[in-house]
Amino acid sequence: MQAMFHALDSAQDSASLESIRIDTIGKKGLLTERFAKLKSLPEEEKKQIAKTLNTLRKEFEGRLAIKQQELESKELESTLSAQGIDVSLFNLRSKRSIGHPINYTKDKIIEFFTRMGYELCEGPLVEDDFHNFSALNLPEYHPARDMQDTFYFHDDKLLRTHTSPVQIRTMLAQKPPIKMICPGETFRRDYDLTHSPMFHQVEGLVVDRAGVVSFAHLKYVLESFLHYMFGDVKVRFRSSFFPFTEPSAEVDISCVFCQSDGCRVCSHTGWLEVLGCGMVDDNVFRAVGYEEVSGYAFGMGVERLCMLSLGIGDLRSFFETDLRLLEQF
Ligand code: 2NL
Repeated sequence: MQAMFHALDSAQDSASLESIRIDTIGKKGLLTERFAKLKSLPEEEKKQIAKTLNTLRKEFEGRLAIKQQELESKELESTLSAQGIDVSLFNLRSKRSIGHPINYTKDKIIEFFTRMGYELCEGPLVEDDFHNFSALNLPEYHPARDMQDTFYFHDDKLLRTHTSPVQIRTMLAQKPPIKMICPGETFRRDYDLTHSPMFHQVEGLVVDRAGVVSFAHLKYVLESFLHYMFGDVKVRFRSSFFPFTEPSAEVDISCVFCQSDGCRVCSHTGWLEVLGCGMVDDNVFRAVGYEEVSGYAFGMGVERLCMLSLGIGDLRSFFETDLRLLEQF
């Protein structure tokens, strides 16, 4: 029996400890067999030897439990240190990216305006003539309504050609004041080097009691936005026309590629057009039943802002699902 205690003490792993357990107190173990032999002994001797055997078994079991725990924690320790991850190791195969540049740009635009207190609104992609055209002061024979430019379904349904119907829906559902942006997908029947049939817009709208918001506020907000988006650029407002705003302006920044020296991207003008905006036309307010209010609105194309801010030259790369595009950012 002394040999068993010695083996127990010097066991190196839980597998050999287990075989010592079996050899000692297993079904055919040394101690088990000694217990079995008790039967044939005379009563007096049996009692005495049984007492000794029980003491031995208790001691064996006690020391076995301690040894088991000791070996288990030693083994756990060594598996953990073998599997340990060295977070400081440089992994040449790891790929990190900002995600899709369109989503990155859209989220960056949203971040600016929501921090300025604009509410984020969304609406349906399938619209009707009223919300997409009529309410926005686009007369019945306006060229934008042409079958050539708009995806029509049967029964007066169409794919929205801008995000403005979301703003019409918001104005119909809520009273002023309104301060909102609506990012999302828009659709036009246009497909060439610089046009995709699906593209993204972010539009903004602020409406309050007549006289509360002015073109000066619009100018301040958009100038701040463009500095946030493009850094230290010059910003200029150029008089323009949209059916839904009066007066209207297009907004340019100094060319980020040539610092206004003149290059192919800015067509040697030194300026890049990035936004459209204006004071909301009274006809739009009439269409949604608003009276005695004034407001401004603006709209921008996410693809264009993305290409200009990240220096992406080809619109088609956005839709090619090529990982090499994402890996660059
Ligand atoms: C552009 C120009 C613009 C608007 C969008 C708007 C919406 C309502 C009323 C009045 Cl509900 N205006 N939106 C106004 C001016 C310009 O977008 O270049 N977009 C890519």
